[in-house]
Amino acid sequence: MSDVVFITGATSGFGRAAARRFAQAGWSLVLTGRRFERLQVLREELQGRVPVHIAALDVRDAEAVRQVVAALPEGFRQVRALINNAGLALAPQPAQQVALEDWHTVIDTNITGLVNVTHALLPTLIASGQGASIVNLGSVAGHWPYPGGHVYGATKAFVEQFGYNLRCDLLGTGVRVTDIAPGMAETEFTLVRTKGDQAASERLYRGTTPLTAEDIAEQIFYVASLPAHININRLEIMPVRQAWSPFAIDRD
Ligand code: NDP
Ligand code: 8X3
Repeated sequence: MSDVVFITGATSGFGRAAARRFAQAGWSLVLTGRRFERLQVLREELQGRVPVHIAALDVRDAEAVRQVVAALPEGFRQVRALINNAGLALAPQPAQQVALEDWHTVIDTNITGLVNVTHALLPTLIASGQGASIVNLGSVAGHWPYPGGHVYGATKAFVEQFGYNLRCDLLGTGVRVTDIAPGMAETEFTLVRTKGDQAASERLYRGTTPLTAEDIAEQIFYVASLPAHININRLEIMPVRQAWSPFAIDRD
């Protein structure tokens, strides 16, 4: 029987590219996200190659997460890799201009959602043992502050530290935990962050060479398919054409 990967946020960007990458290697797929029609399209594309189970899921809803995991059909229950990818940023404006509701949405998705899915699948992953993987999508924003990063970067700092702490508790179970921390990658991320501003999204990526969804999918697949005795703790990846800026100074 083939290994099973459970991917959150498989309707777009890294999650969708990861689904394709794992399918290429013959893994069975559990694909989740809120936009069910997109999951149906992806299942249509991949099910000729590997078994695919899709489930509409908002990761913020702990009870829905529990139900989706409890209802996994035969052949999809022994999850070997969890890809905690669902996430978003909202409002690139300075913190003092952002609606509290947007902060809550980001925190509820990137922290509570990730914790919900991890909690629901931990028993299965531990039962799977040696070589099982949790791959969390962090970000360079979790390590390096920048204007407009406010809660987004803070949620990704949580993701990093949660992963390290998980590793401490999972020692002896064989379950690995990795924080993949990408820099700028062209997906629907900026479209979502700007609430649908296509021009702003295009402006950000124009004239440079961002990472692609496929670049990150390759890294996700890599860490989850390494020999069972290897744990990559954190993998930070930037495009060559992205780097840091000097400190900002307020002057009279
Ligand atoms: P996309 O916007 O292209 O994809 C985000 C995915 O997350 C979608 O499939 C979306 O599905 C899903 N999602 C969002 N909210 C929820 C929710 N409440 N419940 C379930 N699924 C949800 O962005 P990326 O592929 O770029 O982002 C994937 C991850 O990578 C995120 O965690 C992001 O923070 C992180 N990241 C992105 C970077 C980038 O530059 N692109 C860089 C570093 C990290 P749906 O809307 O259908 O539910
Ligand atoms: C998203 C990448 O550079 O916008 O996590 O913070 S960046």
